[in-house]
Amino acid sequence: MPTLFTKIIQREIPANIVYEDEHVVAFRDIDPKAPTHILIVPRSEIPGLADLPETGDHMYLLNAAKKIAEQEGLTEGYRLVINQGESAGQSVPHLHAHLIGGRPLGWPPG
Ligand code: DGP
Repeated sequence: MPTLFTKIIQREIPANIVYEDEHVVAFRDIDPKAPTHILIVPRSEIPGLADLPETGDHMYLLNAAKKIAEQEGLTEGYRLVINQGESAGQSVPHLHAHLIGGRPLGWPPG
């Protein structure tokens, strides 16, 4: 079964896509926690960060985040978050990074 995010990537479920390249698709979170809240999702169905292969160049995720932050005009700063596992808040088992910005962000996160 394709994941929810694969269905979005394949345009089977609508989403507000803001960026894509050969490695990732990025779209606005349906339940935004800040003025800018974008999910950056690898095209491959890696369930979570714990499943990311140790070999290989995974810089594509950070490079996409940097480009999208520039595109969104997040000049005051932003945060990149990956929730790994249910107790960390992961609800969709397809690796994704949250790019959050557009307001002051507290630390530590809850
Ligand atoms: P996480 O809790 O870290 O697994 O993040 C999953 C995020 O996915 C959560 O912030 C809400 C978002 N989300 C869930 N379903 C949809 C959807 O159908 N469309 C969009 N755009 N975002 C979704």
